[in-house]
Amino acid sequence: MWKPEPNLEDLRYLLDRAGLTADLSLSAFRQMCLIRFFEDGIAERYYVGKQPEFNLASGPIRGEMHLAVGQEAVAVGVCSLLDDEDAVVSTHRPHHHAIAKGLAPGPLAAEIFGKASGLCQGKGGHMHLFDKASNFSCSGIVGASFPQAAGAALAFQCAGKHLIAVAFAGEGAANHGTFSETLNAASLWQLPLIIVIEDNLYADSTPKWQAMATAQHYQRALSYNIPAYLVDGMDFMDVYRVAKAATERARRGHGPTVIEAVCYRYRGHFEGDAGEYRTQEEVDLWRLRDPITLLGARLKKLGWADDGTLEREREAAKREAEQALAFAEQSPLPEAKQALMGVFR
Ligand SMILES: Cc1ncc(C[n+]2csc(CCOP(=O)(O)OP(=O)(O)O)c2C)c(N)n1
Ligand SMILES: [Mg+2]
Repeated sequence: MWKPEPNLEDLRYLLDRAGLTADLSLSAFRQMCLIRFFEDGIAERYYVGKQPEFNLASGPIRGEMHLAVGQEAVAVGVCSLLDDEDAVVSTHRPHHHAIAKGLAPGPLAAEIFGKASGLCQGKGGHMHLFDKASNFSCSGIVGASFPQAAGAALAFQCAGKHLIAVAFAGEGAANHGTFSETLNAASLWQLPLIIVIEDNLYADSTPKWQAMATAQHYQRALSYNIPAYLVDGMDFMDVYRVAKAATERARRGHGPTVIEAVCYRYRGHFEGDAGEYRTQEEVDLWRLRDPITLLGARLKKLGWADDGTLEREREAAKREAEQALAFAEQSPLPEAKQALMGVFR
């Protein structure tokens, strides 16, 4: 999504209005780097034992893997405005949301590896991450996050708490009926709900123009009398600015907001995806708008960081990701006798 770059004066004005400081922006930069190193590290380990023949069941990480490399700004832009008790319901592509919401990267990585020290003792795997402490959940059921987050928002409202629920979903998920049903109830009941649609242009291998009757989903929200924003999802500052407005509305009891963030996933829909539905030229073009590079450049433009500071933050994030992955690798697998414990039978 191309847009004119604001000049320094305008940028300062916009950030000042959103209360986005140098400290907050630098910490967002570090978190986005952490997510990137974490997911790059997962990708590297995922292919161990899966080459030359790709077999989902072999290697240290088994099953499907959906990574969100490229989509970090959306997760961090929204979640940096949330408290621990606010609820986040994520999707089949959940790691960036999980880290941004404050889940400890070690137990998160261990869950992905199916280890006993994982968030769910290794029984959920990468698509079923649950963390009570940070009120985070996700599932592999596309379109499920809308009503689940609405339920959490309704519970907050009934309890008189000034907490918020956030549903993350893809632009493909928003074609499901659950999106419309949730919009209707959320508007009617003025729920403290924020729906964040990550429009990464594809649902699996289906480009959005093959599946959507509207150009963007935020248009649907407007018809339910819900304020909605269309933002550049590669630009942390843009996402933060609208998320700030949305969280303030929700906390004051002024109802739901939809944020549609146009972004791009640099890796395949899942690991192992041959990616024949898009060209390398297209991927390269979006690489020019890498959200981490973009935020780094903005920090420098504002005089909030120099190359040395950015490098230190990058290095610190890399160490944290490597520690989390090492913790996962060194943790034991669950014992066989635990297989039927804590599950429906
Ligand atoms: C109810 C349901 N239908 C179909 C699927 C299979 N499926 C998994 S991911 C996916 C595409 C989702 O696209 P989108 O919502 O745009 O999210 P993205 O993968 O782009 O992040 C589909 C169809 C599923 N998991 N659940
Ligand atoms: Mg998509």
